[in-house]
Amino acid sequence: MIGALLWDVDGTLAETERDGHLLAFNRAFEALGVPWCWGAAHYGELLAVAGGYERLLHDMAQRREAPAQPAARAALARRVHRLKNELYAGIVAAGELPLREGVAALLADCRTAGVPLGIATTSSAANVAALLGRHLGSAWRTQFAAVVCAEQAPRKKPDPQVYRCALAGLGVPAEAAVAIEDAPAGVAAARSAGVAVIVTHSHYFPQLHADGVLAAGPSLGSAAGWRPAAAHAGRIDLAQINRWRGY
Ligand code: XBP
Repeated sequence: MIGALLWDVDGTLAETERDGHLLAFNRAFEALGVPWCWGAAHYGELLAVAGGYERLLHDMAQRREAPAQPAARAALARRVHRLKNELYAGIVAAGELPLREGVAALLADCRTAGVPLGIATTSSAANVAALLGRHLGSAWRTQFAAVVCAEQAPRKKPDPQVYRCALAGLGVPAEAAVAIEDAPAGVAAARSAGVAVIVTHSHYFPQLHADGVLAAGPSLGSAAGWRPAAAHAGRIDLAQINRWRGY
């Protein structure tokens, strides 16, 4: 049996980038009178930069409309990011960001089998708490042996810091853990920390099959389309993850 299952958040637990953060960024731009709006395809390119605040700064660096002085840019990015996170929490609270198929069932498999769960994300802690509180209830934190967010691991993915912190919190060696990720930076972060990775394709990363991943497929909710193939029809369960890991 695997020793722990580590979860990425955005794109993996829910389609938060397309249906949450992007909408909230654009609403924040509008509310603050910031004269631009991000298109869905442009946002996909911006996802190469992990972290909402860092993403804003990166985008502003290429815009003539953005403040010229670095200090003014940073101040604007902080204001937009703060409001974006408030608006994101509202989208989550309104029930507009469901967990992806198969996620709740796989979390339940792990709880039943006593496999410790961890979160390893470059998102802010407040965004993670909003999403998991909405779906797992106010005691959601007790279901996870380790929760590592942007505040605890400021060197963002693909840096392995977030995975190393999560492993330390779990007290589990890297080779015993498996991570579930959707994005290239997340796969790279987990692999650099020595953690095996399963990739669940998301809206922005529909084809990802990076070198060295245990398995990749469209959805944890279905065995269809996974490589290597799943042993049984139905959802991807803990038994299948153990099988891919060679247990
Ligand atoms: C994804 C990210 C995050 C979110 C926005 O993290 O890069 O920055 O897009 O969150 P992961 P913040 O895939 O590791 O969960 O605005 O809180 O940074």
